[in-house]
Amino acid sequence: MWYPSHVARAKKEIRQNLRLVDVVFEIVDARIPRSSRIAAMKQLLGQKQSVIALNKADLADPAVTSRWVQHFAELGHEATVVNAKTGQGVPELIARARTGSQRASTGQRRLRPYRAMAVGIPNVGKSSLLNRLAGRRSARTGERPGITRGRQWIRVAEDLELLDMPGILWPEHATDEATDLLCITGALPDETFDVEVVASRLLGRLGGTAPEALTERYGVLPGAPEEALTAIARQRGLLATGGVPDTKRAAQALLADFRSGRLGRVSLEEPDDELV
Ligand SMILES: Nc1nc2c(ncn2[C@@H]2O[C@H](COP(=O)(O)OP(=O)(O)O)[C@@H](O)[C@H]2O)c(=O)[nH]1
Ligand SMILES: [Mg+2]
Repeated sequence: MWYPSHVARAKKEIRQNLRLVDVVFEIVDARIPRSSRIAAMKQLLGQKQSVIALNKADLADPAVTSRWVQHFAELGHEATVVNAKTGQGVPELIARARTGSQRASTGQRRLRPYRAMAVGIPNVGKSSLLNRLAGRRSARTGERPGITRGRQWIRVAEDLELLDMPGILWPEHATDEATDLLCITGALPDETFDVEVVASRLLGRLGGTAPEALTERYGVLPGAPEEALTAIARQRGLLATGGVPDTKRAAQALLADFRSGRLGRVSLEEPDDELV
């Protein structure tokens, strides 16, 4: 878990770093773009130009992800689809960062490359994306006069540098619904919640929207989540002493299956008229 002092320090650091950059990569989870693009992020960013990277797109329903891109565009945000694991979408992300940076510095003559930083909640793929953006150009550009000691810039294109440390945004003040989704997708550590409760909620959601995701992997499951976990435990051979189905391990297995894409490409949030 995290501590208030920790969160405050992370925010302060992001605020300081924001002053040095022209554009921000807002990394969100394509399966939960609303819940992973938390309020703190919007507040911190203020008027700063940003490009929303819908990461882990390989795990999300592509049709829903396209609607999210459209939705963000309608709200005036640059948004693009990324798979930080394979690097898919990274050239597009760099191109969008350039557009955003140019918009931020209209009329000014460029004396240095544009600068960007990445921000996002834990486990959303910040480090993976940084590695992908850096690619073979991971040579750091080192210290420059006027830049606080310790910051390193990675040249990701001729005209674009990226801060080597992403900003970590902690999902404070999340709604109950968002908290569920953050638990399901792995943004919050499993030790901090009841995995059986969260797995049951995932079962409820999938049962309603993507029942085939469950039946293909586990066969037809009982409707009641607790019984469904028992059935999964039996089917996977997850038994406690005495041959009793181990519903906790079944819950962990279900979450692991979902997070790794073994239940298929599933989006847990759809865009609607509500502003995000
Ligand atoms: N399937 C998939 N997994 C990803 C993607 N990006 C990151 N991951 C995985 O998500 C986990 C967290 O990634 P990491 O870069 O450490 O996240 P960070 O905490 O934001 O720095 C790792 O297991 C990554 O391999 C992606 O686009 N698709
Ligand atoms: Mg990381």
